[in-house]
Amino acid sequence: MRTLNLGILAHVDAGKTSLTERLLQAAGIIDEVGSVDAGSTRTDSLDLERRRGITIKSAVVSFTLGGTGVNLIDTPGHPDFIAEVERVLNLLDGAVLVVSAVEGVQAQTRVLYRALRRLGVPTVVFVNKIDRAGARTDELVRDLRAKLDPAMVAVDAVDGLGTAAAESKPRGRDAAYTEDLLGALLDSASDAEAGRVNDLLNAYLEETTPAGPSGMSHVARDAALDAAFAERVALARAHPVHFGSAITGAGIDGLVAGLSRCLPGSEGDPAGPLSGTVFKVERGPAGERIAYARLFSGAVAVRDRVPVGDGREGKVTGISVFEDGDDHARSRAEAGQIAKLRGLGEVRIGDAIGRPPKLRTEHFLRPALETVVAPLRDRDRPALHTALTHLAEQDPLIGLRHDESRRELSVSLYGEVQKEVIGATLAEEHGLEVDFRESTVICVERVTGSGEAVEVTAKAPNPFLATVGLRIEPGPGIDFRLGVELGSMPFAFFKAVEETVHDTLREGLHGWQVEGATVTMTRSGYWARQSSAHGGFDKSMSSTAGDFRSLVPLVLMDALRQAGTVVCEPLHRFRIELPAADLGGVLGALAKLRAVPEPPEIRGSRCALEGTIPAGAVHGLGQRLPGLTSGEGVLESVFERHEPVTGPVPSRLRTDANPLDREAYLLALTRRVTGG
Ligand SMILES: Nc1nc2c(ncn2[C@@H]2O[C@H](COP(=O)(O)OP(=O)(O)OP(=O)(O)O)[C@@H](O)[C@H]2O)c(=O)[nH]1
Ligand SMILES: [Mg+2]
Repeated sequence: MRTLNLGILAHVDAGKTSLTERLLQAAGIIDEVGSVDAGSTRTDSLDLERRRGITIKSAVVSFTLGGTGVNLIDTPGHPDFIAEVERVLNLLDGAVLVVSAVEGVQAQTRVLYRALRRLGVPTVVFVNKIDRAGARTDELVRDLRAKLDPAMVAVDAVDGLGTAAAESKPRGRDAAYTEDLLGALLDSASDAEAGRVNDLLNAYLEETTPAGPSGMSHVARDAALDAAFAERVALARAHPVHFGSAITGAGIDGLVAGLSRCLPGSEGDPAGPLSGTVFKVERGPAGERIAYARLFSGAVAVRDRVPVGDGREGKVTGISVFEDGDDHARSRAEAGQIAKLRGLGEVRIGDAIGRPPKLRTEHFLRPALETVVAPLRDRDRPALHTALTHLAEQDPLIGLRHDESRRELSVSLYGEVQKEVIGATLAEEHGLEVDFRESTVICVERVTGSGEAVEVTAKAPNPFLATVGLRIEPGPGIDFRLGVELGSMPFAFFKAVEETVHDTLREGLHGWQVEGATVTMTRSGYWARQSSAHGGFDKSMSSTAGDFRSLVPLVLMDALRQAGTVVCEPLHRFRIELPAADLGGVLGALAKLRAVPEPPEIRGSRCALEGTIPAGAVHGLGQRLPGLTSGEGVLESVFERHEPVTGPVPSRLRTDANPLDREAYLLALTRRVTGG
């Protein structure tokens, strides 16, 4: 059976979860449509989601459409949970991008659409909330075209816009619709396709129809145009725009028909080699991990031993697949499907199952904030460490940091709502009460010059049996290169050097991740494996990978000190919609928060302000805005770039095991070896 793994994506509150309910009802899976506001939907199933009325974790539900099995993935729209969206993007065969008919294209809409386009995911747009006062149609489509993609075509017409009785039905075949479709084909045609589009265009221009020189009847001509558009949609180069309301149910049938027309889904090869990827990990009743995996090729059966991640293996003890609304226990799952796999032990999000699939990954921004988490009761400290380690295994972006000398645990965050979610998870799942310190911004360090350092085997002050020379200079990303012969050392030693370079650069001269650096290994050397008089391996005379791992941080930090770095803070682009009368007060607040606004755009009594603001000030602005605008101001912000900090340079240097301080570093290494 063909499978369509379909993501529902949108800015927060656009109506993804409500739409998911409607689609389940249309497919006959549920009789009663659940409500987000009453906490009764299928996909917002966590207590916290129901209490807060927002989606926090992606959730899968399924139904059948024509002969295709659809796995629908409802994603969170709140930017604090963007990582959840990132993880599902590369499993998708198609997406519905939901846009509110009132709010229109919002910050996250753009971020998500850009990601879908880069990954080539066929995307249908659903303009929701046509029942709400202020809903727009034509103007909104113009906005979609201008801000997202010119190849967007409204395929529905709306009656009674902005009222509870609003209805949506497929547009009739008139000149305007034809023109829109042809326009989208022209906008999105590659050179190879241009000829075919021209033939179609000519067929419409012929005066002598129904059967002019092209021999095409009206009906055949329209069918050819529809087919060409559907094909373009399936290639992710054009997008139909549906209209409706997830609350009243208007336009849902049209959307369902559009999905089966334009999103063909995929059919993997069940006989091929096993290949899949884990995008979600859940804990079962006994605390065991349950992995959600999308299978791209091959099949997996209960009791199979399968490769997991790099180099681990697990025995599958239970499988369920999503079918007819729920997950059902099965003895086997195959290509195309999403399966819940039990028994895979230490499985983590992002692990490959079997052969690593070739994924088109899309990385959104890493978290920009971090905060220290402290237990209310000091004796809970070890339990908190364990609980956070569990969370970090499931969600690597939590980026747990442990500063032993300060006895501090800190986690990375996208925002304040995520803090609440972590707090609630610790309380509900681990019985731990915690306090979060005020969030601080996560900066990065950019390399500004170049520097080089060398330490030679057993030559003071080098206590290790390894020779390492490293040069560091500015470059895009983080790149490790060999300036020495690959044959000059065992490969395992090079590997150890490369890995340690990456690890070391997580904390630069001021303790921040180093970005934009090319590191070249300029010297290498080792002592070959020596045996003692008794024939055993003599550690005191033979180099090991451990010698390289220990030495690289010292050499690299030396080189980095010469090169120098500049600390950069994350900067967001903000947009505020507010009453024009409140502009003065808001501008004053922005100045205090180090924001740089552009000239305001005034439209009657409303106005819009855009500009940049340090990420660390966004939360404060969000808190002040209601007071400054009598609750009328709406703030949106997304990361834009990193900028060198002005004023005092923030530092988060560790006090323990810091290779910038040679003595402290060597002492910590000795302690680790002796277990002291
Ligand atoms: N009037 C109206 N309200 C709607 C419609 N769709 C959703 N809503 C309301 O909008 C709010 C958000 O709906 P959700 O379905 O939770 O939106 P979401 O996109 O899933 O939100 P997140 O998952 O938190 O990003 C709820 O209060 C819904 O009742 C609609 O078509 N019309
Ligand atoms: Mg939701």
